[in-house]
Amino acid sequence: MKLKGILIMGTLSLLTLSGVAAAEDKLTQLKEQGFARIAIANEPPFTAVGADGKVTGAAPDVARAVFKKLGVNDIVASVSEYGAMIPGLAVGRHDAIAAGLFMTPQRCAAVAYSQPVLCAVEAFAVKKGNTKSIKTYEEIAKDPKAVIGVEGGTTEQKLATAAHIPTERVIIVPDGQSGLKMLQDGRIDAFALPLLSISDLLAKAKDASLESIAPVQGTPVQCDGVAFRKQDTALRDAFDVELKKMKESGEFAKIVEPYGFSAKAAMSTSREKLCGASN
Ligand code: 6CS
Repeated sequence: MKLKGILIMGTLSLLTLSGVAAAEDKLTQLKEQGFARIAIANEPPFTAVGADGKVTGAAPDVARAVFKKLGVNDIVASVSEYGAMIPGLAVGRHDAIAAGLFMTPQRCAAVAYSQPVLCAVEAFAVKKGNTKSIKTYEEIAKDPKAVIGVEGGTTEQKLATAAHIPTERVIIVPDGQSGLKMLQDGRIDAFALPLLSISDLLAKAKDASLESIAPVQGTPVQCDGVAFRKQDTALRDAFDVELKKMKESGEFAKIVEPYGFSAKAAMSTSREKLCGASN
């Protein structure tokens, strides 16, 4: 019996060591690589790619700052649709996702999220005057003529499905600009994204015939975290240590608040609250 106990303890400590080793390997690998490859969506102010190729936005800026403190000098971003980010992470195309990918139970089960970074309320862009008086996903479901535009794989698509809007009245668009164009052309009655993203799109469109409705009644405040592969949980934990220090020092607020995000909102919740048991 004693020998068996020793064998079990031995195995457990090997597994623990292998876990720590894997994490250090991943962090060592990123340090040697000189950068972390992150998935972004190019949806300001969460993420943005300038005409010069420079990557900004609150999510990449926070990720860049934390990785620097971990000894990983830079980030290299690739633009991905939201629905492709987690599969891309899983096959090793990205080392992390820093894109405003909101924590949902399904996603929390698939990735290892950091503690919260960016929180947002939901919004609709509609024609000025909101002729169909759209305020909720449920109202869209009830109006047989109402059509909503959402981006593929997003929480807005999930909200439309949860409200039982028939699929033929949910138009999947590739990006924010396309969604706004379809609204302007009258092909959809509402385009759904987080309020800060809708506000950025409307400010750039300078189209007085459009307006935003926010917050969308019946939808929760949602928060993202930086997402890592499940096997990189120890790297995620190292990331969280530095993220916590930045939150405590005020450095975190200095990065996110100029983009319109509330540091307090992210600091007043947690991955455990947002993910529940699955992360
Ligand atoms: O996580 C998501 O699905 C969402 N995140 C952002 C920043 N925009 C699209 C979607 O709401």
